[in-house]
Amino acid sequence: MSTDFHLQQALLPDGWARDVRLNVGPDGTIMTLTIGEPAQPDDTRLGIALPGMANLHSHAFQRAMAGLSERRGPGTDSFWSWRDVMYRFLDRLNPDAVEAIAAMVQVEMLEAGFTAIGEFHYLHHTPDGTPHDDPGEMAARICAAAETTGIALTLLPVLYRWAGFNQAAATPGQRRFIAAPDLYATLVERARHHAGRLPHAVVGIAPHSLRAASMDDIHTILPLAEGGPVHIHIAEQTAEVDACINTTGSRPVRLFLDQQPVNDSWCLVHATHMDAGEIRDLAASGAVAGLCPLTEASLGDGLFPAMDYLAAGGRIGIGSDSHIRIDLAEELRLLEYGQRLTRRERNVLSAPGVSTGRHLFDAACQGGAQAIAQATGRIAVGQRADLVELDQRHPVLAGRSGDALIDSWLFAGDARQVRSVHVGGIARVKDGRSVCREAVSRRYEATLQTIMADWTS
Ligand code: NGQ
Ligand code: ZN
Repeated sequence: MSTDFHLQQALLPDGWARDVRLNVGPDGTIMTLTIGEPAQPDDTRLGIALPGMANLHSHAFQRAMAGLSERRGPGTDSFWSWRDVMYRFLDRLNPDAVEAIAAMVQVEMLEAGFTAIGEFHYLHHTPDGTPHDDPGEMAARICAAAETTGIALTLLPVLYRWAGFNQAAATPGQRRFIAAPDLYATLVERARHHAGRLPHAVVGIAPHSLRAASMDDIHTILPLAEGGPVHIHIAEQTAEVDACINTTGSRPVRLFLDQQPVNDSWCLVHATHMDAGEIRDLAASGAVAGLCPLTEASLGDGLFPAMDYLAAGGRIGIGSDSHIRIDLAEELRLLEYGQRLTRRERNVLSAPGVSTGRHLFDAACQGGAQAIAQATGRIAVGQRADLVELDQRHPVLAGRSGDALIDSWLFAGDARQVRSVHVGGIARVKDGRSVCREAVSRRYEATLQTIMADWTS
């Protein structure tokens, strides 16, 4: 069965249009798009319609520990002390918990205006580090969550092998992640099997970082991508930049670009610390820089050189990574505010002819879709009907039209202006709430009661 939509105002690839009608085919693809047409009686009517955005970087389980590491320890707190808390927390998670948390995360993402998720999935094994009977059990649970919530999933099973650049043995806290390339191939095969039952799933691969996977490991596993997306964490913390220079003589992004041809299949997550040459060459590669501004702030990573990178034509997308907050508007706002605070200017990440919010929104829609190989981020024929409707009656948007709608949403609003969300033409958020929020949040709460029972921060 096909469905017709009528969009009163819509952001199309060429700009804003009024009275847009879409015919959406049974697989959720936009078959026809006409501009300047009145609504027909059976049309699904949307007021202000934006394309859905991909959230390109998620470790879903970390949502459940948001707020549990905000207490200073005996020394200086850092990313690394946060990571110890994170390892202690994930020790408590079984497959049921992983599914419950992932579903909650996806519900919150949909309600914020994200229509697709890139799940960078490394919590593979049982607590003692033995693979599950089905080594892809945890991947199956991520897929089950996506089946419940309806978000489009790009599953990125992770290769995690070492504890540092010199290939130090993994630590006990890392035992649930560890795989050598043989087991990794099985994990990817099982991920493909489980994702196969979802309508909009993509599987890619992800060497965790230059710390956790060697260049040789990366070259060994690359064929498993089968042309799909490849993601890696890189240059997030200055300590890892220093360790990389000490062991290899190169900065991480430089080392990587020199040793591994990077193209538009790649997403380099964070890439926070780059010199001018790295910025120029990453921008020229066609890869996406996967930015996670709220997590990067929360973890004390540093500030991505957004102005120079965008000026060089670099591609970006947004992820919510540790999920300290899940809010599309807030991520883009912080990306711009980081620049304003350090440069003492306004409207830094902007471009001629469009507003700052519009410029950032467009860039993150395009880069996000590219990075996780999902047909989202554009309202156009041949794309999936992933539609985010803003609430015309919300005070934050009062009297606005065109780019001012996006600016007001991103700079003055949050998820509360998102009224409805369709993924592949199916309504997943109505009146601001995921249609499965109640069941998902009930299960989440019960799960957290158990996990938190004897937790001490
Ligand atoms: C992760 N998160 O894989 O969850 C990492 C922490 C690590 C971020 N890098 C673990 N933000 O990098 O070793
Ligand atoms: Zn990450």
